Amino acid sequence: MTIAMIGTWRMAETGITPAMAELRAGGSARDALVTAIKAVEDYPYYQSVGYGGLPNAAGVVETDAAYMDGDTFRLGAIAGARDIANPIAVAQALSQEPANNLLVGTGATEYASTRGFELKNMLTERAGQKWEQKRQELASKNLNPYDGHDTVGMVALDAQSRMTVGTSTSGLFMKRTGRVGDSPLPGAGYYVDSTIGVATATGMGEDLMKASLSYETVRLMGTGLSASEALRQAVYPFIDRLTKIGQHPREFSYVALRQDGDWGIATNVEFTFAVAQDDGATQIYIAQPNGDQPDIQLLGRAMDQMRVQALRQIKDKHSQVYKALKPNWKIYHKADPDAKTKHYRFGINESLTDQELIDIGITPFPNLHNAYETYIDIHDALLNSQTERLSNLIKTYRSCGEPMDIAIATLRKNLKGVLNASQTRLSNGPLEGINRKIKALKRSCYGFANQERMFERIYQLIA
Ligand code: SD4
Repeated sequence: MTIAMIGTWRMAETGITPAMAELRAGGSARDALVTAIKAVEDYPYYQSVGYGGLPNAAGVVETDAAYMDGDTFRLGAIAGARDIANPIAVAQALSQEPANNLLVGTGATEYASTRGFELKNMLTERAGQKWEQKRQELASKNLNPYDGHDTVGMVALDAQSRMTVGTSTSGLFMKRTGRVGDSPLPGAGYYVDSTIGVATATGMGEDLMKASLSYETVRLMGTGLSASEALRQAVYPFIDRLTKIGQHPREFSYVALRQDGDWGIATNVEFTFAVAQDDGATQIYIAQPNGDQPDIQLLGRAMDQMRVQALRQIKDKHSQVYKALKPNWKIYHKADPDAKTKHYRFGINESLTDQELIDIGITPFPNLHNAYETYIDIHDALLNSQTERLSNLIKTYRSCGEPMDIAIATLRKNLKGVLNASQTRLSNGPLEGINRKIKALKRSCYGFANQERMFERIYQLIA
């Protein structure tokens, strides 16, 4: 039997660590989930959840939250709610009601108050100052008002294989009064079925609610797919579809967990999340969907070294081959070079497609040619999460020149990690993400008036 929790964003760690202690002591997924989200809501420096959350355009903090139980499908939610200290606790209480499970605005506050839940003004001095500053900026510059929004989405699996999910957010900074995102909406913001698994979302609610992808992910896991594969099939085709029809998809990030403990994520932006399983410590990961994966960077560097070696062998610096290899190096890194559109190429003085240009450069150099093909095949397998193909390519690679041989040997040595990363589109696992944050802290954490200011800055950077 496995126990596990996953939460969206770095801030989830604040709640997961104490909640996992409860689960390890035999606690239920129902209680652990509320413990975890409450801890995040109570933390005043998290700007997008609970106390300290950023206010709407009228300067008032309005929260959305939901709770769902995967054993009973009972769910409760509040939306556009004011003055509720712990939205998740109220959402859980609503899930126990026979009707009236989703309450909005004053109805939610009234319910919380009559049931004895703590009420408080959720606007902190700091959030109020940010609001004032933003209001002035918006008046003077043409800025996007909706920066600074993150939901804590949390999933829990206990030793009895019970699963729960919850969300809590103050939504978009500077949103309209009464605006509601995806977080209280079942199917879109969250979904759980204890016999299968659970999924939850964070990102731009207006886009996330265009499809019930949390539900779809759970359904796909129910057909036997891994969490990563289910997310991959549910999320990316929909994002691609929005792009195709000119809808410019904004932020989409999901986490999913299966009842057997297998987990995955899908995202189209840099995304941090926290995971804890069984006796392990809480791990914080960072996913980089659009940046090249380190494996690709490694192969790209090797190919570049071989390109430079080839250039050194060319005597005539005005030749077509030289011109095809030297100023056009970026084209060789494209996963899918254009083979249709011709562009006029200065120096070569011909109209050529990217693919034709590449062919001119690599044909005279068999080793470079092989290295290029290796790069393209592996890049393609990685981008399309074709784990088996990737594994075959790495295992059956035949020597084609020093730098590429060394790069492939490195991938072979780390084959398990490379294959894992290919499944989830995680670029660099916990270490590199944390290193980057430490560097950012080092650059900016000095000269503070007091310790509180310093912590505030640190949380701004890592939350
Ligand atoms: C909303 N989905 O209200 C939430 C906000 C969020 O990352 O999760 N942002 O639209």
